[in-house]
Amino acid sequence: MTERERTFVAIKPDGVQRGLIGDIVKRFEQKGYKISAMKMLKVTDEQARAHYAEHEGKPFYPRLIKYIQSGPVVAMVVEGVNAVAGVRHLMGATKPDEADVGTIRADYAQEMGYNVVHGSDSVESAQREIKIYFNENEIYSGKSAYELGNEYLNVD
Ligand code: DAT
Ligand code: MG
Repeated sequence: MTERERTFVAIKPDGVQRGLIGDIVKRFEQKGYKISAMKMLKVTDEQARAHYAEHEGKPFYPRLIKYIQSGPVVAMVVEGVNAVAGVRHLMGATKPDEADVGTIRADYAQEMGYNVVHGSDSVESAQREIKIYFNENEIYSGKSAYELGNEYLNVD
């Protein structure tokens, strides 16, 4: 059986403001991933700095901190088989004009500074980022339709 993973996903303020919440969540749902937690929130300065700590000191860092706090964000825990890499594939490259057609960033974004979604880049990043936004008791641990369906088929 392949490894199930949790990853942290955020629909950034431009995605929320442009009315793309439903379309973006649909992409993860139709893949069969489980949305284990989801909430809309205004990112605090403390959360923004913790989230983007790896970029502190880079020229684009101040703008990045401002952007992520510029409106409400939809924060999610997404779970599935190899979900960290899988979500990154569905999101597409950081620069939307380099993202593969069919990915979220290719289909909905034009600029790196307004690239609509965030997804963790490793299992370790995911664990760290989930803790910034969620308490463990906010994360649903029941089985998804995808898991239940495959159990029904009873192959593995
Ligand atoms: P990703 O969001 O694909 O994981 P990242 O972690 O390298 O990319 O950077 C976080 C965000 O910061 C990214 O979504 C857009 C912005 N960013 C990254 N590199 C940048 C750069 N060179 N100039 C301006 N913004 C940048
Ligand atoms: Mg990143």
